[in-house]
Amino acid sequence: MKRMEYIISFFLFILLLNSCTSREAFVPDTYKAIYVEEPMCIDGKMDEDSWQRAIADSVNHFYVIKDDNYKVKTSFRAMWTEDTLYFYFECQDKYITAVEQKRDGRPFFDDCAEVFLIPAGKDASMHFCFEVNLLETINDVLYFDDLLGKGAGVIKDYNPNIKIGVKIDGSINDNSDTDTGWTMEMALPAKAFNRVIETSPIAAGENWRFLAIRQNRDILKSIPEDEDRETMTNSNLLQELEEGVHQSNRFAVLEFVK
Ligand SMILES: [Ca+2]
Ligand SMILES: [Ca+2]
Ligand SMILES: [Ca+2]
Repeated sequence: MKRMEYIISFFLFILLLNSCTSREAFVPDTYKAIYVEEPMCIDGKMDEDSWQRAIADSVNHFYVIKDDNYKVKTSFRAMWTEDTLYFYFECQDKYITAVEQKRDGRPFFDDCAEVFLIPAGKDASMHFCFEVNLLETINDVLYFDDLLGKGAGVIKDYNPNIKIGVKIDGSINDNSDTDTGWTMEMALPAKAFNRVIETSPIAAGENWRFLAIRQNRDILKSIPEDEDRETMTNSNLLQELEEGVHQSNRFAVLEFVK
């Protein structure tokens, strides 16, 4: 009997060891953002040659998905110049919805693209968040893991000059038909990171940490509710969304290449 107890204890110890090491062994994926040499038109269209050369990466880690039918395709691309970051989202969507029109409201409860950024190659206790719905309503905030000792908190009075272009292939807020999808182009000025950025302007070889997120909401309601949406990201966060998407130690790496 003693021997059996010993064997069980040994296996429990191995299991515990594995769960600890797997969390520590998280290695972030790296996305290589290419340099832009042409003028950009932020209109939600991928007409620029540079977008054709940019790598399309998947946003395919799904959280709180109702079932596999809701696993719609999403991809993102990123590019840079010394003074601007560009992002492009391509999203399949059968039912396109958007309600929020107030800046710093809740566009993240609508169909929405989001980028979280840390302008440094390491984890940090804060990150920058840019969340945009298809009415081009922006929620841009500074997110702090611990704000003045009171836990996680955001500062919303942060409104850099972001440019957004959206193109919709379908009908917005009309579920009587089936839509195809939407695209969103974003231009974030490097000035938005002034005094935080390690080197300015942005330079080749720098690594930042980032998360690309897509929220998909298909149900029409004048006041959307949290549980009506599915969330997907480009980086595998902890398994359950209760932990939130603001787990900056699980963000991917954004590398600027030339
Ligand atoms: Ca464009
Ligand atoms: Ca804001
Ligand atoms: Ca939708």
